[in-house]
Amino acid sequence: MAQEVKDNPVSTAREGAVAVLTLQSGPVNALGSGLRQGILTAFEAAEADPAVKAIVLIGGGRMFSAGADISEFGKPQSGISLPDLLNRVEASTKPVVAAIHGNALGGGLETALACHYRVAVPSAKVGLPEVKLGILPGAGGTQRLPRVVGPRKALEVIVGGSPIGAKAAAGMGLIDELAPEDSLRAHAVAFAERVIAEGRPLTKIRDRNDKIAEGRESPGLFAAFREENARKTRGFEAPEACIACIEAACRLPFDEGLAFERAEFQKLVSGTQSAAQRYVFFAERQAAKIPDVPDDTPARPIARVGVIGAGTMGGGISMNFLNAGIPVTIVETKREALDRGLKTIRTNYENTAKKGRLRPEDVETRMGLLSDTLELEKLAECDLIIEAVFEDMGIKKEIFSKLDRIAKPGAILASNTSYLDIDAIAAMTNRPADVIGMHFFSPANVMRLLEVVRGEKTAKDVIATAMQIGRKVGKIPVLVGVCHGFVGNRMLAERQREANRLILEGVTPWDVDRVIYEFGLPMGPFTMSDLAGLDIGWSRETNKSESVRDLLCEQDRRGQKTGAGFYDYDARRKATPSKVTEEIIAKVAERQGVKRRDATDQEILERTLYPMVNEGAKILEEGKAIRASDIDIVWINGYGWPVYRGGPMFWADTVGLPKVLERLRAYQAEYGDAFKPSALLERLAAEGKGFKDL
Ligand code: 3H9
Repeated sequence: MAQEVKDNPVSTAREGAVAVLTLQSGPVNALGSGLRQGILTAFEAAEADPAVKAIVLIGGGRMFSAGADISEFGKPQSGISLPDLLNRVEASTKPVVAAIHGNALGGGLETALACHYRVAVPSAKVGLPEVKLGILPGAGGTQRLPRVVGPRKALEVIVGGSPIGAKAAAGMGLIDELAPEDSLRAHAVAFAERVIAEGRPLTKIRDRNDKIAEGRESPGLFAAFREENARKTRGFEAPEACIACIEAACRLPFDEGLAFERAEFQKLVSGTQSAAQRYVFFAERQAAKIPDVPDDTPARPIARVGVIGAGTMGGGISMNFLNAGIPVTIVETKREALDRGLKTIRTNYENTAKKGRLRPEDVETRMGLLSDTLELEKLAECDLIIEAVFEDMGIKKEIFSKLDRIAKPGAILASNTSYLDIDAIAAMTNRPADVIGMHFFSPANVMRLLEVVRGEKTAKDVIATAMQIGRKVGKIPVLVGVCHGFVGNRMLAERQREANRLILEGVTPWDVDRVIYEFGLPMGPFTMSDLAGLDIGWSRETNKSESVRDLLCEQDRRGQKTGAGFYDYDARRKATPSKVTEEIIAKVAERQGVKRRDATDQEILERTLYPMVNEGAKILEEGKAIRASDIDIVWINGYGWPVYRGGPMFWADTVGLPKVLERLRAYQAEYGDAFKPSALLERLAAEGKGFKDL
């Protein structure tokens, strides 16, 4: 056998006639140039060794492989490419068996598909998630997978991008055999020995044509799939390219299909969408890192959570913890409100169960973890208490001074406020170090963003705990500083202000919404207001019919819930533009002496989104967000900013900061200092830099 190459991330061991090649590269065996070369070297040595009759490829550490090294995309390629390596493996003169544990994702699964056989432990997950990075499986995945599972399933796996469990994969024929959890390697070696003993042929997926016949016989399945998924894939380039590749797999000979896939892959990987989506992948992981709170900061144990308020937010927040198996005590001031809140939680679970996404017995398990009370004192046992009452500083202050007396020492006292000053709230206690903001987004059991608000005195272990428990309940926590509206709502206010100004100038709310929707957000500002309810913070007594919103509320047009708001709604909540709203807007504009004019779609976009970018820059200047990418993560996960545009700060970089600056200056000349460019934006533009360079 050839000498083992020093420092090869692939080690070779011999077990009888079987060579076991173990991938050992970093935490996830990403297939960067080093690992690719390592596999090639070890593989060629095994192939050349006459004593070796079969080869097993297995991952060392936590998994088989998480696929291509994402950080290498967009850089010049060095060494053998993954497609070439895999073609080489597939052409092996000796049978190759992939032994999978942990994850085999993207290029990881493609590697396994180039092998002649695949065994896996039941806990393993396999998938082709490239679409989520704005690319497609570019190492033969779009050509080999349909040949194994058929085009219909391949569409689901490749365009859906979600991994599947090994058992399900075995059911599809993607895995040849399941191995016991604790003896994958031995099982794979025994499997290889059987292959040798039985003299089984070298089955290559490329040679299989039975499954793809379905694609040729019923080509309509692609059109149907496109239609079914149109809403989910709106605006994204990669899903269509994935579909086209699977179609090509059914239509073209294997090598031509591979060439087609390669060309589509190159187009995507060099485009802006993929750059944005890859950036988001790393940005999301980056957001977990806080420079002065090291990863090993000990977190406080959280065995029970208290939630104050059983309204929409309190209920949703509670569900997150119940879902994760953490007991919750929920408090309200009145029995009625409490019962209503409990009922909503139960109904939510029951509806999920009806859709088959939760087992009926789990509804009871989760409800069983929930205790309810009218007494704040009952929170004495809680390790984390989250206040989720309405936005009234007086009430919040009162609650926190009570909590200070009630909560056990070391308990974390959190507020779910979306705007208010955490430091002022913390000052009501004798333990400001234990006070923090945990701002969930509505619906709190669904939206993934959690703004963790660090007060002036918040202790580091409290921050570490809030970030950790946030992740535990499936959120993406982002650390932000105290300022009005924190990161998300502070920037949103900019957009809202300009949207309101635009409609007074004569742009219709429907046009503003359309432009924002076409840009890729799930809805525009006026649809969003209608959904949230126009009467949040409005009361007939205090508001004197000055704004469009006041007048709408006065006419009982309070949004979707009253059947009318900016839009009219039918019984199925379908929106249509409203003449009444247009008249109200015209009246307010006249009263305020606003000159009516037309605006292009481009102006609508610039006027609503550039001030947000500018505000983001101010947030960075003031140190209220750690990095520009954290702001992007807030907008993607809290407001549905299209991930293919990478978040507002990334997007501004793609537009070019000099252009953003020039437009802000022009609008400042016309509309005043609301558009005044931030010093940071001025500096970056002058230096020819972007937010990415910070
Ligand atoms: C592909 O394969 C293209 C091919 O079709 C075609 C090629 C021609 N690359 O997530 P974690 C890092 S595209 C580089 O915290 P977990 C990650 O940033 C690829 N780095 O662990 C983190 O670094 P740090 C298709 C990667 O246990 C560290 O590893 N594959 C990659 O929570 C630990 O990661 C995918 O899209 C990578 N591929 O989750 C899968 N993967 O410590 C992407 C991870 O510095 N990966 N890192 O922050 C995942 O989904 C998750 O990492 C995984 C593990 C589920 C595997």
